[in-house]
Amino acid sequence: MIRTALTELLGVRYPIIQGGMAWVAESSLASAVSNAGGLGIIAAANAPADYVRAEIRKTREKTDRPFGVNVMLLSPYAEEIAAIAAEEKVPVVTTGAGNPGPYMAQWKEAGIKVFPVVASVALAKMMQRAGADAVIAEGCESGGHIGETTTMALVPQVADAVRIPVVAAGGIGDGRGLAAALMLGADGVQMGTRFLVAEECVIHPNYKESVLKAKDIGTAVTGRSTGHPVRTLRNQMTKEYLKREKEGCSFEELEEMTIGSLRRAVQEGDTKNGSMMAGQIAGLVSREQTCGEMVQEIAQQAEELLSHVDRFM
Ligand code: TUI
Repeated sequence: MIRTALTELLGVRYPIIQGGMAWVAESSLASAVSNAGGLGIIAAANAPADYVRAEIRKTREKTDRPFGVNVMLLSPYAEEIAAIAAEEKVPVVTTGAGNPGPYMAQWKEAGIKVFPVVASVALAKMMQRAGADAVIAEGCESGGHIGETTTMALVPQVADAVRIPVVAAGGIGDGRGLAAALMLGADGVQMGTRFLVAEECVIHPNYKESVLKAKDIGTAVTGRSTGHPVRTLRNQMTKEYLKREKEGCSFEELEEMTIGSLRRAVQEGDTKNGSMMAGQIAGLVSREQTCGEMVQEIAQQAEELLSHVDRFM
């Protein structure tokens, strides 16, 4: 049994949080991860506030365990969703793609545990000062919108810089990743890509198949030139995007290519022109399982490794 400051803080069995994947992480996945003993997360992404409120209520029908909502701060509905999270008194809020400072007081007043995702030491320190309960240090191995620094370099620097618990994210897909994250000074992990292929994850089967088949070098980062770098599985769309980006295409033209692309991947299973967000660990993810099987396997593998660390001494 792995007990850390994170399992204590959240009241969960395993120090495993499911990533707040846009268009992917809804009540079915979130409740399955929470029922498995981890922390399931509903992604608000760019969805309207009513959708998020309905997903919160559906999750509550499917689990009695703690869960969270991820507020994507670039969303036009971020402010409304922040208010709904407070109104609904969700146990945990995670945030992404920005600084959640303006919403912190509202969430803390509602008794919510706030876990901002950070990609730098500076934001981690700022979040601690603003009253965050933990920070999720996300390396650039992650899928979706990413920062600059790898998990290996970011996590120990964030762990040294803050007193609150640290959750490692990016490039973690099994018990080895969990054990390594604890060695780096983290108190738990957040995983997205592994949960993409969970039985309870409702994405199109073509997207799942692409993750299962992906190799170590199967992802690419588009949008570095626009200031919105995004990691996805390589396909026709990333090839075309990177070509145009190299040619110096305008921001507007590049953005236009990606409009609706995540929905095309998740709902229509368009593996050619859809944006299949996934992390570099996709090459390791090779089996569809239930969330229960995944969480148990990951925790068991980490426990086994950690109970034998003395073999190096
Ligand atoms: O947010 C994510 N991952 C995401 S959000 C998303 S939806 C989207 N799609 C296309 C373009 C933009 C968003 C898909 N994947 N991860 C957490 C994360 N946050 N990674 C990096 C950051 C981050 C970056 C800069 C957080 C804060 C920040 O600066 C804040 C500031 O103002 O200093």
